[in-house]
Amino acid sequence: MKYKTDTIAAISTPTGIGGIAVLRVSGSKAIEVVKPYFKDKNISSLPSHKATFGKIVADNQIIDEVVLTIFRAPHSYTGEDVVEISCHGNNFIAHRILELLLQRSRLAEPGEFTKRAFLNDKMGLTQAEAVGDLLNAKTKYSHLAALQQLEGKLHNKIAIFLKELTALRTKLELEIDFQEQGIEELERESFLKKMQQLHENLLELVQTGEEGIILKDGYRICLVGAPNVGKSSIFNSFLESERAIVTPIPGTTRDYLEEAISLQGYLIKIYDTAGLRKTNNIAEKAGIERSYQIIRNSHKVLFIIDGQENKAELQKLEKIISPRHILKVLNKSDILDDSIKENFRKKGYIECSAIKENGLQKIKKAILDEIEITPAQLDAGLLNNTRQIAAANKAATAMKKAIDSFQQNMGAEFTAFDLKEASIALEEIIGKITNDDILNNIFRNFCVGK
Ligand SMILES: Nc1nc2c(ncn2[C@@H]2O[C@H](COP(=O)(O)OP(=O)(O)OP(=O)(O)O)[C@@H](O)[C@H]2O)c(=O)[nH]1
Ligand SMILES: [Mg+2]
Repeated sequence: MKYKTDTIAAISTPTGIGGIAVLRVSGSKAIEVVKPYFKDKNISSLPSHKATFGKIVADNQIIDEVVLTIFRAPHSYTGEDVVEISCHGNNFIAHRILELLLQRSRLAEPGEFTKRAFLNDKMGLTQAEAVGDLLNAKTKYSHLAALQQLEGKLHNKIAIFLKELTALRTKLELEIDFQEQGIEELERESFLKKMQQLHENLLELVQTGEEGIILKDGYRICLVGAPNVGKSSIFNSFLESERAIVTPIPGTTRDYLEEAISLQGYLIKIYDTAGLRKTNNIAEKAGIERSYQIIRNSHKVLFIIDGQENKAELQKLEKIISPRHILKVLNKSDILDDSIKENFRKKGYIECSAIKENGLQKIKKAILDEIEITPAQLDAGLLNNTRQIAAANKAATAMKKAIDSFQQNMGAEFTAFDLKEASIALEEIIGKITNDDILNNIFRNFCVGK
């Protein structure tokens, strides 16, 4: 990627009134850009990483009292000279100062400070992505996962894979050099084993993507079932608020509702849907169609009944999604006879009551059992977006090709080529090899000033 070296500036704090607002300037001319407006001291001679109090003045008019900090290259967020100005948290003041700065600099693009940090080797690509995730994290575990990635857990894991791949390739290249001497059978076997182990580990890495995405973007649960079984009541009980309309009239919910909650620190996206039944009502029909869209897009579908098993609907559901994604729930346990409950328990239903305190405990436990992640798993580094997962998949496929070419004795050159492919795919993950489109895509989603 072509590196733009001009000096950039932006307001780094959100708009609105607050205690302070922070402006950031980065680039070789950062100090010169600010210098004419900071009246009290010559900022060229200020030490790095030290806060200095002073005034921003333009045309002999004081604009604000500020605290200014210089971070000299390369010891700054971007790796360039950076000046940060903390002014009073007022939009008008922050924009006045920004206007002054922009007379000698350019407004930063979204994520451009972090992009420069990446291009200046201050952080790898997975860490730059983690900055974005950290800004968006809403629950304990999405926060923790972003922090681990920012610390470089995933980066380091990929670096180890790359080292192992290089070691294998080096061995093969030696063999190419000394081809006439041949390679001993025993060595061939241990070499093959190493490749197979690496292939397995790469497949495991791909698997971590599923957990990583759930931690970051949430586990999607949808509540489905016949009208009146209590879907909206369960939805409200999850949210601990009267979000959805609940009435004894079947067909109350038409359009689906979506809310996010934190279940013991895990982000859960929960959907209430229109009750499934045959109907001629156009609005209800459209609602039911949407229910099916949500079902297809969910990690877990809670199939809810209130004492009567709707076999036809359950069978229909099992045709759309695999039974392992369905959790069968018997609601209204507070008013059902023990014999009915026992009967459904045998059929694999778990009980709940939307109106009793702690009535959702068993459902919550079942959900947590599926998504809970051990500290060790989290610590090992997880893939957490489709870009990373696609690249890891490519690496695993190339590794499989390497094993095949080796087993078929196609020649060391072929195997070495496949191993190189695997390395290239992994290097894409950490940004050693990458293209402008991928980078622009990543940073486009950041806010200006980060
Ligand atoms: N006793 C008891 N009543 C419940 C329970 N859950 C829901 N109800 C009642 O059942 C009726 C229907 O509840 P809703 O939550 O609107 O049902 P729904 O499945 O969303 O219905 P539709 O939106 O029409 O598909 C209401 O009168 C609720 O008060 C429960 O656990 N126990
Ligand atoms: Mg409803």
